[in-house]
Amino acid sequence: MHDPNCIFCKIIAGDIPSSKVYEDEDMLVFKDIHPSAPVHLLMVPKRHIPSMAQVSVDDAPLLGRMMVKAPELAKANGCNPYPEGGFRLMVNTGEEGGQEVHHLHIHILGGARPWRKG
Ligand code: DGP
Repeated sequence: MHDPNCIFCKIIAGDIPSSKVYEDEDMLVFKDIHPSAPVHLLMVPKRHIPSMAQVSVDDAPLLGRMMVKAPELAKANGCNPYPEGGFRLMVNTGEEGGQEVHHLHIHILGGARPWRKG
């Protein structure tokens, strides 16, 4: 599914440029345009899922693959090793969850500390 009004669907389609760091048949990972940490990547499913509020059990295998891929990409893109280093995965959901782009995405943040806890 592709939403012609969605900025991340346009990035996936190649209509808007991005700094890609990983791509396979189901997901795309690229650098956030407004990084809030030295390492700030966005992982997106290629299928347009608006948010975590809309996921179904059919999405579980892909979401699982994304979670397993995240540590590999964090390490490959400059996050320092666990446990002194590490990274943060964040999924903003809905207006009150701080979501601005309504295409599900996992933020991978790292390369600096300390982090706020909330
Ligand atoms: P969120 O607030 O969780 O919906 O985060 C959306 C993020 O998407 C925000 O950190 C900035 C980023 N972003 C928005 N537009 C673009 C874009 O056109 N290109 C890239 N690379 N990132 C974008």
